[in-house]
Amino acid sequence: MTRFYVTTPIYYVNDVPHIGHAYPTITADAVARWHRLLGDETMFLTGTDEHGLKIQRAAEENGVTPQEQADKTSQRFRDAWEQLDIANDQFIRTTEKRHHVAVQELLSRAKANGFIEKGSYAGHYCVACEAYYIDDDLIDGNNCPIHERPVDWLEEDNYFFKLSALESELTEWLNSDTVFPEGKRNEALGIVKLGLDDVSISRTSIDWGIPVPWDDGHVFYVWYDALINYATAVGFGNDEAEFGKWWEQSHHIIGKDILRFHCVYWPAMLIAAGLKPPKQVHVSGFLLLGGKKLSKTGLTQIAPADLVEDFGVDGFRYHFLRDVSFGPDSEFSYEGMVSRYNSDLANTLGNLLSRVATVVTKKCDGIGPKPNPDSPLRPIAEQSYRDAAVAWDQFQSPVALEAVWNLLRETNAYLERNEPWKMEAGSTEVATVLGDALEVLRLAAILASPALTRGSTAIWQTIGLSGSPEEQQLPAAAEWGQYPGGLAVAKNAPLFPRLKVEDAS
Ligand code: ME8
Repeated sequence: MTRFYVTTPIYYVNDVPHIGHAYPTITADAVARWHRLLGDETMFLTGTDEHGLKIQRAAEENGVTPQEQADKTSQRFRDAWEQLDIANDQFIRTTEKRHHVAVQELLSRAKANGFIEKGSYAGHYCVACEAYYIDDDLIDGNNCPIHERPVDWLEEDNYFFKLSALESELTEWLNSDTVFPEGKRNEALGIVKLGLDDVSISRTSIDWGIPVPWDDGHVFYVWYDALINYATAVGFGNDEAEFGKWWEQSHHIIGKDILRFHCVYWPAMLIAAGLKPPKQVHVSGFLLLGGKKLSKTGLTQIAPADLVEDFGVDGFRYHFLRDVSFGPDSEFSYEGMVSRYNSDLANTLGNLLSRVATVVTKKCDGIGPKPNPDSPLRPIAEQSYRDAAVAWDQFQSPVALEAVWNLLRETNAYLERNEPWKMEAGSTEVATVLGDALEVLRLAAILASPALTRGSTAIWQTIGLSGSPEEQQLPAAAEWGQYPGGLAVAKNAPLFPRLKVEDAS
């Protein structure tokens, strides 16, 4: 049995879910759905990052305890994901007991192996940022670059992680097919090549965190707690056999803002604890609006639910999976979303389905005929499956979906060439053409199901099939010719009615 483990970043609970969070979550969900179609034993993890100063501050501002802040916002993430049909197997919260146990265990092992030492840190400190700055960062010699207020000189006892001792192990890991795309791998290698400083991993100035087990009064710095969630969720510190089972197949999806943490610090922490680094890390660019990161624009005010209202769950999911490639930044546009919906969902897929249903009603008494084993669409369908499989394996959802839409466009062209609506009712010719188109709809319902969680089931039912596309198993289900024929095809209202730009504003 092949196993597959995929994770999203765990999101901070100081802020509510926005479409920048939805994007990696939908990608992980779609990739997990593809692996379930392949029959892999699949684990898909998402969750929330609940410790640290950011959360403590947000709680203070809202007049609640950090735990109350975390409970409320974590639930908002769960609700948002439910609305988007995110089928995660687990939702982890870093305030869970099992996570405390795992963090303390992993970092204790790193310490036992000689990678954690006590030291003191001295530097310019901005209390508002809770961060140290070096001389070059400061404005006018003594002011915080963010708050433009004088910084303090602070000296603190900290535990340090000896990152500098792991440069060669990290280089080796980065050189072995681990970080994608290539440009991001080079970025991570560049960080290691520049030389790594040891990093402070504990704080005495706050208490909203996981205590350092060997020294009261210290809590782990939030990143050294957060990263370990990926190990906690599959049993680290609680069930070693379970952990061993999943860890070798770990795939992290992250944004480029957290590359250093996932591609340098995290593998180093694992190595220091005597564990294997993750199998793969896939790094996305940012969604931008007017050239700026979403969180720096008003778009964080748009909850995914607002867009779902206009585009439906499928329209929302399809846009992000089809239009945003892993790696480069991508400009978000409402108009782009409308035009993608209209061209691919309303026109190419929706029209094909309604055309086929209409002609089957008129020319075949509403009963779908069987496909032709020698159909000219067959090699195109076979290629489409092969291309989609390679692309999903590489987390390239735009390429995978394009492979399916290419087949749909070819099928529309096949109908236009053959004009079954002009053929004699009940003839062999009309049955051949429509049987082929129905087979393509069967295949498309399966192959597009990681993106279209609702539309693919609707197609499946419209063409008279029982069960659901998600229950099918690849690669067997992708073989040409399995639409059985003799099924009642329904003539329903359009699956994806066309949108006007005004509809969606
Ligand atoms: O960094 N475009 O959490 P976070 C694309 N808790 N992706 C975006 C985005 C945008 N405009 N805005 C956010 C954290 N994201 C830590 C992670 S993991 C152990 C701890 C996505 O709530 C992107 O994937 O700030 C980014 O890495 C993630 O949300 C960070 O969410």
